[in-house]
Amino acid sequence: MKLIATPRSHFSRKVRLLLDHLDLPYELVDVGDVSTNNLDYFHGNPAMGVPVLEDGAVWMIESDHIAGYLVRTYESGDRYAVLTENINLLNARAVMNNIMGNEVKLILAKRGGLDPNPHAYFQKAMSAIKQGLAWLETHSGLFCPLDPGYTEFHFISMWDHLELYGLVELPYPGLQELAIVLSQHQKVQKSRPPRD
Ligand SMILES: N[C@@H](CCC(=O)N[C@@H](CS)C(=O)NCC(=O)O)C(=O)O
Repeated sequence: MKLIATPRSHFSRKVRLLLDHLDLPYELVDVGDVSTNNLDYFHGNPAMGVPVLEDGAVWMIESDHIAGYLVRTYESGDRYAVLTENINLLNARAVMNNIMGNEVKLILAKRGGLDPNPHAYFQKAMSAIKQGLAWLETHSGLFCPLDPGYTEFHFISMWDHLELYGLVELPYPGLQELAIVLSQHQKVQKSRPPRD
């Protein structure tokens, strides 16, 4: 099984955390710089992003769809609540995906040589990240750090990436505590994004 990704990609990391918890071996194919405008690097993903999963004849894009595929294909139950229909958890995931997407927008703008600060479009992206984090802080009771599942994998992927890139301050004590406890799990440490 191959996961087309980068070692720092937060959207890829939630899939990697699931793969590691399901004990499914995979090869990480590093695309390098995701801002590259060359479809060839992305193994056919027309959105030119990662992750992309290649599993035999199966080719799949979109992190949460990949996670659903892995559970439906390789697990008899749903230990990590990937397929949950719990509305609170689905909302938390939507908030986290939105934060992560806005962070990508800001990082890639900078990488492309644009100063995002003066533009209302990017200011809104920054506000949405902060509002999303504040929402998660008030809902931090939804997370189960001692018995992590896909929602917690999602959270730590987002959090470690935010810490790494430092675009926003992180004054959220509930979320900080959650990250500390989750980071103690060996399988969480395994996919931590490298600093350089
Ligand atoms: N909705 C997609 C988002 C994937 C995504 O944005 N990945 C980032 C890397 S973490 C990326 O490749 N961005 C490239 C770009 O937006 O041009 C998913 O969940 O798989």
